Amino acid sequence: MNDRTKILTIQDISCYGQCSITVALPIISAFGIETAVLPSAVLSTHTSGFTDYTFRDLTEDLPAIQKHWEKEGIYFDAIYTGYIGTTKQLDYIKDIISSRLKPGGKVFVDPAMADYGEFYYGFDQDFADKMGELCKVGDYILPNTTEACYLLHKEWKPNFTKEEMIDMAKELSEFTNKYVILKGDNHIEDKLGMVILDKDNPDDISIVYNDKVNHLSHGTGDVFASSFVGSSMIGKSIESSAKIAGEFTKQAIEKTIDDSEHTYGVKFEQVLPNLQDLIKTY
Ligand code: PXL
Repeated sequence: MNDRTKILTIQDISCYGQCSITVALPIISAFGIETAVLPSAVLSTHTSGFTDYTFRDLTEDLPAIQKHWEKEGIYFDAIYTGYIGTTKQLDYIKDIISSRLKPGGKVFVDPAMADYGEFYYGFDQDFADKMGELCKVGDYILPNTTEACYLLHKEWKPNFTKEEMIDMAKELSEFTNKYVILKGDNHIEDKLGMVILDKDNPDDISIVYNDKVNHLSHGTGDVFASSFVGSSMIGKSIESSAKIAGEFTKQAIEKTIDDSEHTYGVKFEQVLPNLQDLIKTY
């Protein structure tokens, strides 16, 4: 990273709800990295636990924004994609990546479309298959086990063995250019693991663990992905990035757990100052 490093994140703006761009922008910025945004849609809230939210689809803004950036000569060192509103956007995003990513730039794909065994509202297997095509242009893919199962057309279950997680990470290597970070390994009580596979060394698998906090929260995938992207872009190894992101997400959940009214997201803002310590430690 240098003082000109620029990241583009493409995901929705949920005006209220602590997810997607409202999480990615502050977290990646806290790593000292300039962060540009391309909103895929604007929603009044996210879709988990709220009803009657508004949804402004920005699909046709994507190529127009790309065209303007081409005219201005704007390029990025990394592109990080999260929640994407429509299948058509997935094609537009592939064009944006090939047009606006600097040579040697990195692509992070968080196939944010499902959790706890179910699709988020509005997504289906057809979307998952097209998301799989976007994953294939990613250098890093960050699925949870539910998203992995949809990508692989496998049955989801709440608990997979260590061997099953490793096999699943290996199967996912067809959906990445380089790395798989499969989240949600819960085979050790009180620990949450991420299985990390490098497609160029598929037998050299590592699992990074954090202490588990028993609390279901929305938006934690976005907190994890944003801090993972930030860590990787300041030059941390993939294992260190997973560790920093896992610890940071855990701390954000711990700050939220006692507030029974705060179920829509996590209070990551309160632990943002701890990022510097985590960066020094790992
Ligand atoms: O955190 C993932 C996410 C992002 N954006 C929107 C969502 C969700 C999860 O439900 O609904 C709009």
